[in-house]
Amino acid sequence: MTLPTNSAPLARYRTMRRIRSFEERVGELFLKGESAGSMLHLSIGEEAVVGMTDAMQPGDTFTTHHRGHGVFLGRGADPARMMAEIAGKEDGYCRGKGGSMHIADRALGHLGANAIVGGGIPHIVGAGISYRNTRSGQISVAFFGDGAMSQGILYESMNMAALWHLPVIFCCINNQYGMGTRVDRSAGNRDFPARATAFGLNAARADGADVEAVHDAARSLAAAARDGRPGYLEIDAYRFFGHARMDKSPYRTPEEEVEGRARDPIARARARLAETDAATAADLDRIDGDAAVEMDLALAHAIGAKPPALSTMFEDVYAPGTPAPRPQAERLAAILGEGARA
Ligand SMILES: Cc1ncc(C[n+]2csc(CCOP(=O)(O)OP(=O)(O)O)c2C)c(N)n1
Ligand SMILES: [Mg+2]
Repeated sequence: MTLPTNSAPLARYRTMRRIRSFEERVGELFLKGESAGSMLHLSIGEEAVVGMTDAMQPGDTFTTHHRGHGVFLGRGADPARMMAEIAGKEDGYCRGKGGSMHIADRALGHLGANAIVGGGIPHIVGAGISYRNTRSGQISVAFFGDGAMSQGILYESMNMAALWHLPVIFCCINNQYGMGTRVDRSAGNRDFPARATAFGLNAARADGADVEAVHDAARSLAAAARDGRPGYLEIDAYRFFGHARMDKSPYRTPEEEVEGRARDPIARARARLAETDAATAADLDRIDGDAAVEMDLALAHAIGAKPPALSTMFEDVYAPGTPAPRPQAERLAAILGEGARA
């Protein structure tokens, strides 16, 4: 059986390179004081997640954790609108009110990033129930970190997915750390695929330094999920930098970091493309250069874009018809000179 794939290894290389350039520029945005949030989590080193996003089809949906920029770019996000969102600007994906950790976009199937560890996982179960009942042919994928492997909600969700034969995939990006805690200090048994198997899921672990290995595993899991056999995929990666932009990882040795960063999925993909004559060094350099220019432009756009008007503070935040919270609404009305609101 030929499994569907969205693009070829060269396109996956390009997407990974775009993700890395985006993360480098968004790091600059933060250091320039132009980011709207006080935290920023970079996914540098985890770009092989493209192996999973590329195994999804248009119309498929997903949720991410707080380190989800790479996933969203992999699903086709416009980097300028993403960067604008992170800068809290009006033309960002959520009109500047979601930011890095709560970005969402129904059009591209992004059901929401979530700052609560494990928080986005049950949402794909809901999506999966809908797709199963309507026989829509879609799948939904939750992307989360190894920290969520110790959250109860994951196991409730896995159980329901298996019990009800839902078209979903639980995708753990295991970057070896939850903040400053290495995974062997938070999990008694690190055989995470065995946990998924115990619930009745198809499970696989793939080397996060090898995007094609991730893609091969993801394609089979996605095909099975579309048939009502849910899956678990673990991408075994390394977080190249600190937990958040200001964390210098004092809990890791320099030797460990050198070894971890040597597991670079972009360097590996580049070497393989050159070996197989799929691209010349000049082709790859051009891709790298184009990605850098694209993300420079996204950064400039985000910095120059307009913030939302203060009067729109409560729009798009609460469900329609929900009154704005007091006393914030009264304070805003006073600032805007409208007097106290009812
Ligand atoms: C329920 C909950 N507990 C604790 C936190 C604080 N917290 C934020 S990120 C994080 C670590 C998450 O690690 P992991 O899931 O492996 O994701 P990573 O940051 O490595 O991508 C923690 C504990 C939180 N946001 N939510
Ligand atoms: Mg982690």
